[in-house]
Amino acid sequence: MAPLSFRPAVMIQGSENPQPEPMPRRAPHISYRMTDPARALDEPGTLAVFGFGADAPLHQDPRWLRVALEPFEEPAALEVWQVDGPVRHGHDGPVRWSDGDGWLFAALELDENDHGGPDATAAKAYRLLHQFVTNRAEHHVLRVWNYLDAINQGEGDDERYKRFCDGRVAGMGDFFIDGFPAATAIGHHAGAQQLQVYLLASDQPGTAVENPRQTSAWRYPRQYGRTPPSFARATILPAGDALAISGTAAVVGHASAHADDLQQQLLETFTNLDALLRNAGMPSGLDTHSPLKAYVRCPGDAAQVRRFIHERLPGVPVLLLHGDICRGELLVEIDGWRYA
Ligand code: 3EB
Repeated sequence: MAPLSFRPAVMIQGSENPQPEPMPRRAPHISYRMTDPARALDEPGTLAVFGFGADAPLHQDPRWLRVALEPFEEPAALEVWQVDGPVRHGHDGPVRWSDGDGWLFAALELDENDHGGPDATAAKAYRLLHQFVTNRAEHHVLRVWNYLDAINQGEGDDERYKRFCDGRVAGMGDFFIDGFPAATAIGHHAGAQQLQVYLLASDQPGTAVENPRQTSAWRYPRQYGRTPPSFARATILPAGDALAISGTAAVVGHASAHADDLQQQLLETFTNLDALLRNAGMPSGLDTHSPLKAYVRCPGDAAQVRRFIHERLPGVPVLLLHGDICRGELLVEIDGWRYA
């Protein structure tokens, strides 16, 4: 079930009713900012705003999402997504959405207690998102984030992350017929069995990118669970002006490297990121417009992760969050954006 990547049909010369290829959409601008939700939501072109942790404010606007991961910085920045042009927003059942300039944000939060476990809840979430996205012009899902409770709890195939992977595939149907999106799946500690899923989609397709150092996740062998994880290592956005980078950790081939060694895992993770950028045709390294997130399993490791990233990538915006990586031996995972 390797996903295929389809390009849009090109204009046929001389045809009576030529369909010009649509103008590629400029990538959303994504930044971390010290502001408050109301102010960020009031700015023109704001597609979504994220706060992090239990101290982040609540807000009724469907473009606001309080992510259930605690930041290591206080006060924590907000993450702001902005597009060119006017933005509309609304609710569709449990799905909160916004759109503008050919981009779509959609988010939902489901309580596992209403659906029966991480597998049934993931299936429900992906069915709902599929139903919502499928009838829209912006039906090319480029990037998905998943945050669930107690991700490493349970043994063997019953580990909650593996059950989440089972449910994600059961719910997605033909959602990603033109290729898996880039993704992140991280465990939270919010103390409630909430599954949060949010996505970025577009009215034009992106291009999935794999990492030559890593087995594609959907080809992971059976030892990692009944259902291999369904995500691409990265997605090039339609205009080729940004790369959405999936959660990247010290996985080489399909194996975890340097179990329980933070420094070596950080080095391996950055080697993976370099290889991914190269394979995407992006200039190597990250720059001060390319925001990253580092998910850190042990709060006592946060200072070392911060130091490592600041030394290696001076000036690159990084948000450090307390989150569990989907394999118990992995201590840190990094995702983010690279603008061309
Ligand atoms: C890995 O390389 C680490 O299940 O959506 C990274 C990114 C990981 C996304 C997902 C899992 C996911 O396998 C784990």
